[in-house]
Amino acid sequence: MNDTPKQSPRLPPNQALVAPEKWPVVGERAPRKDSTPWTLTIEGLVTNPKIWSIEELMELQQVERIVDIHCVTRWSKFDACFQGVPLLSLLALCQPGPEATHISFVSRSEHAHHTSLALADLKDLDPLVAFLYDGEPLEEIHGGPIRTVVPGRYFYKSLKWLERIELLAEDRPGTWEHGSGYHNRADPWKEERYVIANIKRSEVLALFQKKDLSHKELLSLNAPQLDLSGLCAKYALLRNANFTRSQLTRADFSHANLSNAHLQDADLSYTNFHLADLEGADFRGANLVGADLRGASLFGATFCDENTQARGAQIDHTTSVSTKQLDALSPTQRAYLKTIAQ
Ligand SMILES: Nc1nc2c(c(=O)[nH]1)N[C@H]1C(S)=C(S)[C@@H](COP(=O)(O)O)O[C@H]1N2
Ligand SMILES: [Mo]
Repeated sequence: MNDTPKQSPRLPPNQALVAPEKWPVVGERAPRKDSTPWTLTIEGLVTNPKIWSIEELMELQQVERIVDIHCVTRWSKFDACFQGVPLLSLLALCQPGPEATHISFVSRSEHAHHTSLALADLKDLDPLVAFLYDGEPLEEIHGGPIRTVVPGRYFYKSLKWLERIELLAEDRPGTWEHGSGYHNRADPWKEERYVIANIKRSEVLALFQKKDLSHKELLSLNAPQLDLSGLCAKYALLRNANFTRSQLTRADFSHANLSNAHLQDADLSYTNFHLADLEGADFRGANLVGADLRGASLFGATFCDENTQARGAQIDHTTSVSTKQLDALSPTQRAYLKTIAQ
């Protein structure tokens, strides 16, 4: 008899680990150009609004946290070591009023990128306002000098270049959540990645008759088992699209965003993915003979089952992808592509 307690898995469903030394950069690359000193403001429904300089913040009691990062585009990174001030300590100093139900984090970035959480979840999540990563100042590209780190949520809830925290009486869904159809709760254990499509099935079929989706933004498009060979989808925003088993031979997805797209068992022979965003895309069982993947971003993409290497995509020497791109893949995925794409 085996009486070892069943271990709960450490990797949430449909995530894969990046190589330990990798930390992909996702979203904005830099804060707003602004020569004024960096401050953090907490305002809105609080009894004591506050403004701190970075130096003042760093004088508060800091803690170290080892966090597992889970990005919505299916890559995860274990044991990321951050140091900073717990958000709950900052809130204790400001005292949110009884009407406050949500908290919004706003970035010192060109578009004032923002994201939100429900106050009711804060105790469990215990987010960190972080300055250090692995004992070093956080790199600017990863949100330095100051970002939030929210354990237990997809990483889009962790805001880079934190400038303002606002306590609100109702939710203000974030930039990704509101604009790109990302799930507002973002629990990786429940796979809360995306919300529903923004277009009706009848409208989709009309677009497909013209075989032209170029420059269109279609969230969670549902298009399985269709004949879409030769489809033009240049620059289309097709996050989370479902093209399972569809015929997409010679389609043009150059510059398109297919992050988290479902392309299992699709015919993608001679399809153009040049410079596309393929982060988290699922190519298991797809035909990629003659496909052009050059310059496409492949973080979190899947080409075979992560554990068994079964259901592998068909790839050969006519599939164009560079060795450098393969660095973005998990070790298993990289090994599969290397053996197959001689
Ligand atoms: N200001 C800002 N914060 C942001 C983003 C962004 O584009 N702008 N992207 C989010 C997303 S989608 C992810 S996955 C993480 C990525 O952080 P990283 O680039 O340090 O990996 O930051 C989140 N915070
Ligand atoms: Mo993300």
